[in-house]
Amino acid sequence: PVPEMKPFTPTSFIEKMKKTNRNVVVFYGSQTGTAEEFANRLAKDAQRYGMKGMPTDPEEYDMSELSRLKEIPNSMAVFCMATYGEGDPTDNAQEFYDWMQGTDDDLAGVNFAVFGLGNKTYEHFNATGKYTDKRLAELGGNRVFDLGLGDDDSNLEEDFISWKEQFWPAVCEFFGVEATGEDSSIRQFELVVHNDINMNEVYTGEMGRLKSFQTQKPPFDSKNPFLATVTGNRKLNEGGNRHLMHIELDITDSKIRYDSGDHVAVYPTNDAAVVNRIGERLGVDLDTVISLKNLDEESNKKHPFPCPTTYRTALTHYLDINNTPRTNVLFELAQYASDPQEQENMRKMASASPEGKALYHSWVLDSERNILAILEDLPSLNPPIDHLCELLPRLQARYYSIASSSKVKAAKESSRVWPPTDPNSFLLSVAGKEVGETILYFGCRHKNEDFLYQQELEEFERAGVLTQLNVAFSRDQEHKIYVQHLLKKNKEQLWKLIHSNNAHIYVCGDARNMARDVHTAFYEIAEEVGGLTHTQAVDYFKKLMTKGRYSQDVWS
Ligand code: 2AM
Repeated sequence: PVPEMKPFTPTSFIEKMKKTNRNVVVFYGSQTGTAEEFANRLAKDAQRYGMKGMPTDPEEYDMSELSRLKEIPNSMAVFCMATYGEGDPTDNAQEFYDWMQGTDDDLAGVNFAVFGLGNKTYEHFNATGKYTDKRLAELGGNRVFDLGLGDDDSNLEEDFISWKEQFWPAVCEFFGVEATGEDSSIRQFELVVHNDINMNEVYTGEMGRLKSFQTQKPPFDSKNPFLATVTGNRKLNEGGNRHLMHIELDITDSKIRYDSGDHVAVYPTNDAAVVNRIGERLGVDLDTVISLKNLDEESNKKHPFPCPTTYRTALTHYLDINNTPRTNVLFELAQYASDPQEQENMRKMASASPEGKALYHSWVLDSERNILAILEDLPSLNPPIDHLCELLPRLQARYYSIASSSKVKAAKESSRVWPPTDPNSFLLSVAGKEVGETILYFGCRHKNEDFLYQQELEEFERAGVLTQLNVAFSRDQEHKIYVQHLLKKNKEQLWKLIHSNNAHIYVCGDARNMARDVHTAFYEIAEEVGGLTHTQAVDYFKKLMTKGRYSQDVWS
C-alpha cells in the first residue's frame, strides 16, 4: 500500500462537486479533529434531505473559487470553524482566513451557514466562526441559517446537535425540500477482510509510512513521530489528588528543533485490557486483518485510519475508546440494540429534546461511560465491530508544554517536558544573556505540595537570572493569596517597569480565573498609579498586546 498523501497543488472543489453530483460542501477548520467530525456528520446528514454532502479540508482546495458555488443549483457551503489561542483560525484554515480578509469577490448567490467551535473561558470566544459568518455575509453571501456558537467549556456536542436540529429545517424551508424517509444510518466505509495477506503490508500503529517505527527516518512530524526514549520521569507535586509529571525525552539524532513556548505531541495507546474486553464483549477475533474502504470512491479519505490493519491495532492506536462517545455514535449504534427500551433510550440521547439531553448528560457524561461501559451496560446491543470502528473518533495526540530551552540543549542533550507550561523555558532561554530585570510571580496552593521547580527557581534568584521571585500560596493560610494580590502590592514598581522601562508581560496558566483577574489587576495598576481612566487602561493594554508586550499562554 502507498502511504496516504495530501495533494500539494490546490484542486477545484467546484469541479469535484460537479463531477460527483454534490451540492453541499462542508468545510472544516480543525486542529484536534472535532470540527472535522462535525463536518462529516453534517455532510452525512445531507443525504436525509435528498442532498449530497462533501466534507472538505479548505487547505486542500482553492478557496478563492467560493463565488463559483452558485454555478451548482441548490447548493450550499457549510463551515465548521474552530478557534484557537488568541482568536486564531486553525492551521488548515489559515489560508482561507487570509483569503477572506483580502478578497473583494462577490459572493452573491452563494448560500452558506457557519458553526463555530470555541471555548468561553477564552477572551476571543469563537472569533474565527464569528468572523467567517460576518465576512461571508459582507461579501454578499446568503446566510441560510444563523451562526452557531459551540462552547467546549460547557458542552460542545449539545450545542452542535441543538444547532443542527434547527439548521436542517431551515435548510429544508430554504430549498423547498423535505426529509426523505427514515433516519436510518448510512455506512460510509465497507469492510474488507484480508484472509491471506503479507503481514509486512499491515499497519501496526504507524501514522503514515508503513514500518516507520522500525526504520525511523527524519523529518519527524505528526505523521512520522519520533520514538523518543524517556530518560527522566518524576512527580513534581507532593500529595494532593493532582498528578504533575516532569518527563525528560531523549531526542538525540532526531534533528527535532524547538523554541520556547513550543509543544511536544505525545501519541497515547489504549489499555490492552480494555481493548480485549471490547473484543470479548463483541465476540470477535481482534487479530483479523481488515480494511475499511470508503464507499465513496471520489473521497480523498480512502480509510478512516491506516489500513490494512487489525481490529486490535485500530482499537489500540487509532481509535478513541476512552472518552464518552458523542451522540451520533449512540444514534447509529441504536439499530443494533434488540431490546426496544435500550434502542429507544439510545435514540433519545441523540435527540435535542430536553429529556434526551438530560439522559445523555447523566448516563453518559456524568457517569463517564466509555464505549466499553456502554456495551457492558446495554446487554442487547451487539453492533458489528467494523461499524463501531467506523464511528469512533480518531485517537488524538496529546500536547504538552516544553519547559526546557533549546538554547541550553547543547549542554543538556535532553528535553524536559511537563504539563503545564511554565516560566522555566523562558528563564532558561534568557539565562546568561543580557536582559533587563526579570521578575516572576508564581502562584500555587501549598508551599510544600505544588511549588513546582522550587529549587530551580530559588537558584535562579540566587544567581541573579531572576531579579525577584514572588510566590503566592493560596491555601497555606486562612485567606486566599493569589498572584494578582502580590502584583497589586508592588504596583508602583510594576507601573514604572511597564510604562517607563518597556517591560514585557507574560501570563501563563489558568484562563478562566487567573489570567482574567491578573489582567484586571493590571488595569487597576494603570488606573491607580498611572492615573488612567478605565477606558484608557483597557486601551493601553490592548496596545501592549498588539506590540507583543503582553503575551498569554493560557488554557482551561
Ligand atoms: P485556589 O485553588 O486555592 O483557589 C494554581 O491553580 C493556583 O491558582 C492555585 O493556588 C489556585 O488557588 C489559584 N487560583 C485560583 N483562582 C485564581 C484566581 N482567580 N486568580 C489567581 N489565582 C487563582
